[in-house]
Amino acid sequence: MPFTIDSARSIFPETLSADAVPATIARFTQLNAEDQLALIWFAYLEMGKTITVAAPGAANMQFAEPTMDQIRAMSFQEQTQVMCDLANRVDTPICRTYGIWSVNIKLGFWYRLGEWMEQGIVAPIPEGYKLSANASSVLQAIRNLDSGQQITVLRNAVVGMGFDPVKSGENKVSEPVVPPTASAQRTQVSIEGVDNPTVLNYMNNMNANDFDALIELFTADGALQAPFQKPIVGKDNVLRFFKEDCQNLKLLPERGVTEPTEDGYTQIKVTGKVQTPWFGAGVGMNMAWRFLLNPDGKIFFVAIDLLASPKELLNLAR
Ligand code: 45D
Repeated sequence: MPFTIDSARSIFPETLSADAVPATIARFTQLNAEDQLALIWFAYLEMGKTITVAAPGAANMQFAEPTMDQIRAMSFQEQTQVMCDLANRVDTPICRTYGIWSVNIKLGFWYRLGEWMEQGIVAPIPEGYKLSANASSVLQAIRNLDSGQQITVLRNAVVGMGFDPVKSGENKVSEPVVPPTASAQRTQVSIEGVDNPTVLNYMNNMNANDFDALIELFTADGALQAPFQKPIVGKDNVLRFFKEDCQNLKLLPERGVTEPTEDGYTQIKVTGKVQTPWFGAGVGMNMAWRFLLNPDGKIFFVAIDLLASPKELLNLAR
């Protein structure tokens, strides 16, 4: 076999991803818990002026409900402690519960807490709270990002909180899987410069939440690399990831390039936008997909990158 997962990761090496995102997250996690909470609060308020976040559905929140009720019943001081524990990743029962939730449940949890903070049900950020100099500079760094990068920073900040589920050894909890879109309602993408059926089916199946069909496009040992993550390897793991984290995404590929490579493999780079159900058409993230297909046209590897700038949408160099 000419490729390993590791060597596949560097196809289309010219692709510039948004390194400002992990850099900002790294600075954010160095801040103390109070600063982290206040900073996200300010960032979230500012973003809310230009883009709207969709409320999470009740079905998606059912697993968070008992914890939310528990927090609602606490004193302000206890609530503040819970939020600081989450930011500090302390080993507490609530931090363990939070740790096993899927990304969308974690986001929904904070969405509700944010609402409750506004309504005075949960302890607010103290009036006149002054960010440390470091925190102010991280907030400024967030302001300088494009909106797709900003929401990724917020998402990654939220995902990193709580107690590591690997350390607690418990199983993950996800929102229910929605049924795939009926065939008559499905949309078909078209991509300038790419007519490869595997790539088109990848986009169309993802847009239809048809993860069982989607996973059949992969080789048994195939891998998917999400933005700023290590590759997820093997069909079972990739399928689990699709069901946990990829529902109701909207992939809007625009253009791409196809090129034969070693031993009958094909490399294809596609660029375009991705919308998340949280922000809908309000935020189009500039993305690239870098596919490596085996001689049977199955996906051996695909990397999804958040791009450094809109200019990168036109960069199809190998
Ligand atoms: O701490 O092809 C308060 C893959 C203050 C799959 C707060 C993909 C205190 C394959 C405000 C209350 C998935 C890789 C906090 C494609 C406090 C594939 C609350 C890509 C935390 C294309 C904060 C998909 C809140 C992508 C409520 C790139 C923050 C998906 C809420 C990207 C933030 C999705 C939200 C993103 C962020 C979603 C809702 C970036 C959502 C971000």
